[in-house]
Amino acid sequence: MPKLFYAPASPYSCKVRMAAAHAGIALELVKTDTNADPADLLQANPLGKIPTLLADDGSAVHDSRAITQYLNRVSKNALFPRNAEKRTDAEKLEALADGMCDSLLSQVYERRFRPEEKIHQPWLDRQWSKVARALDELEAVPPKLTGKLHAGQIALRSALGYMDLRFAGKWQQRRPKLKRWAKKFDQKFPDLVPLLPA
Ligand SMILES: N[C@@H](CCC(=O)N[C@@H](CS)C(=O)NCC(=O)O)C(=O)O
Repeated sequence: MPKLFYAPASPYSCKVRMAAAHAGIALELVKTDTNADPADLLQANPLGKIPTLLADDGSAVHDSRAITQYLNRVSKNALFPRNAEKRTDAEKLEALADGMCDSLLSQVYERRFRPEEKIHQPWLDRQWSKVARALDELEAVPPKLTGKLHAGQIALRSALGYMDLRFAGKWQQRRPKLKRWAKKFDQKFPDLVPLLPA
């Protein structure tokens, strides 16, 4: 069974776990503290980041977008549409959701790892403005939740779950359509809800 180095709060790990569950691929979960630089993680991924997957043949797959592509191949296309245009849309949505997570994480790390007097508020504001623009674009035209679920939608649900965890109440303000979208996702895919960032 493939092994996944992960953390419960990590939005990229959450995306990969949800994608694997949806594709029916069982994973052996290895809870990982990246700050401790564990040797088995560094051996699999010199960047020391999670999620990192160890396939059955021992080969490592990272980062999370390479992992969703890998899971899609293993599951014979359970995670991305076959139609080229729709597939690009799904990949773009995954990239947008992950990009929001990159900006969110840089804010969390700025606060977590810098001495308080060195925290640079304009940097935090700039990173949040990227997230806000992406959220506004999604609010204007929320992705459809009809048809087959794909990794782009899973990535978005995971990113919103991460915001609930670390930026509670912030993303929902003035975004009723996106709020309804998340609720509908949870109603349609209740088995994935327990995997949201925690
Ligand atoms: N682009 C990467 C980002 C992964 C990432 O930044 N993961 C965070 C946890 S959510 C991490 O490993 N941080 C530890 C570090 O950067 O040292 C992906 O999509 O997998």
